[in-house]
Amino acid sequence: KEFSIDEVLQQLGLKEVNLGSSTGVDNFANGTILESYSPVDGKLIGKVQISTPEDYERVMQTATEAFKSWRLVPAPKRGEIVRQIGEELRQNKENLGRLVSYEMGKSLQEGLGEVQEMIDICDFAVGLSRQLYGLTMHSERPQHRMYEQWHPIGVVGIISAFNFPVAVWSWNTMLAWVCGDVCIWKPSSKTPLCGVACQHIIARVFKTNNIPEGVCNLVIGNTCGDLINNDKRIPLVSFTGSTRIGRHVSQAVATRFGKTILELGGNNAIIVSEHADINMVLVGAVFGAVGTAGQRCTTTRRLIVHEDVYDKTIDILQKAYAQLKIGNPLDASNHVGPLIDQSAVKDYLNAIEKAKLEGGNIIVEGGVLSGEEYESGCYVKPCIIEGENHFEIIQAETFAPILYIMKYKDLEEAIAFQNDVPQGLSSSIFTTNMIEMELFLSQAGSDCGIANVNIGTSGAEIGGAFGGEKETGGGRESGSDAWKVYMRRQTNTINYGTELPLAQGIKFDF
Ligand code: UN1
Repeated sequence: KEFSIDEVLQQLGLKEVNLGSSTGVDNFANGTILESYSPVDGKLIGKVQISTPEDYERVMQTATEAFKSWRLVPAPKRGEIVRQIGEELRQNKENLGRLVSYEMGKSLQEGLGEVQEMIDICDFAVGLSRQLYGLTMHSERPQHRMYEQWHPIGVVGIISAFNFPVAVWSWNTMLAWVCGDVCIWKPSSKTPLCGVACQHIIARVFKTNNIPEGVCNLVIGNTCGDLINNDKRIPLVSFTGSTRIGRHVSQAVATRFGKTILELGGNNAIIVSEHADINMVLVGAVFGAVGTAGQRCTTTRRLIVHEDVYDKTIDILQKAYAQLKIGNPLDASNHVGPLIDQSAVKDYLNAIEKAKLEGGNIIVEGGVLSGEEYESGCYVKPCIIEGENHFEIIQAETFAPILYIMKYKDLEEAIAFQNDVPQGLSSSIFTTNMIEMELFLSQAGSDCGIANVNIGTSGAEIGGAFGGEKETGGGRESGSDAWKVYMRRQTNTINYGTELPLAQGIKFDF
């Protein structure tokens, strides 16, 4: 069946796409028009209205009000709402996945995979809603009891990126909701329709359950990003994007003593040991480097290969890259879709030039594709460049399918290369040698938030905490105990005796 974006939009309830900001059911937006073009074929998909500062203020006031009642709903009841959202997402998986694929440019498989991540985090959050556990402690004083509680924190600001236009929002939101918070979401201005589509899906659930407006809020436009960062009413801002903008967000929010979850750049490497199963390396490295056209923060950017298997690795990679099919991501036979826009194409070309100037050696040639099927001008060839880890361009994250390859002699050297970049998100080693894998995972090994063995750097599951160190920003979201940052911790000490002994044995008699 032919793909029709009009049909997809209609089925998602977005035939009349003119909404910009919304507190749930009613839509407010009075700003200028933002047009969304598809990188797949360069066509206009739809228009949304940008939220003005007045729209933002209205949304924030509704959100602040909604928090007062939402925080009182028992957590398992909030979990029940999230369970229903998971059901709605199951119903809409196909259409939302298609919209993600068409507006962002990732393959349909990956678009559907992204919606699956949303469903998975809903399931996770439902369970979590009965497990927001605090500890009890033994007091040093007699007839005293001490414990901690986790309370909702308030309005959570979520600023997400174009590359995971729906999943990253859901990782934050579903946890925040079961934690009793309300959310205000500013999706990327490159993928606003994905934001509006999600808002429609969830608003139906909130409406059916008579939840007041303001628990799920959407604002559009970059001005709203700044408003969120500087808004004292928002105790937590979760930002996904570049290190450059993340630094700005971090400073703005810290100035007002707000908290942040920062998911910034990655510069992820795979170490290929001489003990690696080379067929596994092939799948892990090629998907890691070219999947999502190199636009994941977990994309494999560097391959650090043992000298004994270096030539062989290059050989199999060249053969695999020669077979890659680049084209419309909605066609399942294509491996690589477009970059998000022309400016990303420019960054890609500049990076290749820079790598050459620094002495890089082209292993697989890049370039921009033109002609039929490539009218949007956003399709590029995945390339491989041999270079040295200290090259300025290799130290930086370029959001494109460029893989840098380098040689190592012993594992300590490989780990040093792996760690010797400003970013610290994801990392991996391919080896069948137990001593090598344990060293890589030890405190003297990878310095990243994610370290894998015989798996590539991308495609993390929602059950683990997702995020990284150094310039990646230090935030963790999704699984494990990442929920704690969406709540405020309160330590309670209760004296059920008739004396008032002071802590630390202090005597204060009068
Ligand atoms: C991102 O690129 O911002 O691990 C997130 C992965 C995905 C998430 C990537 N689950 O590749």
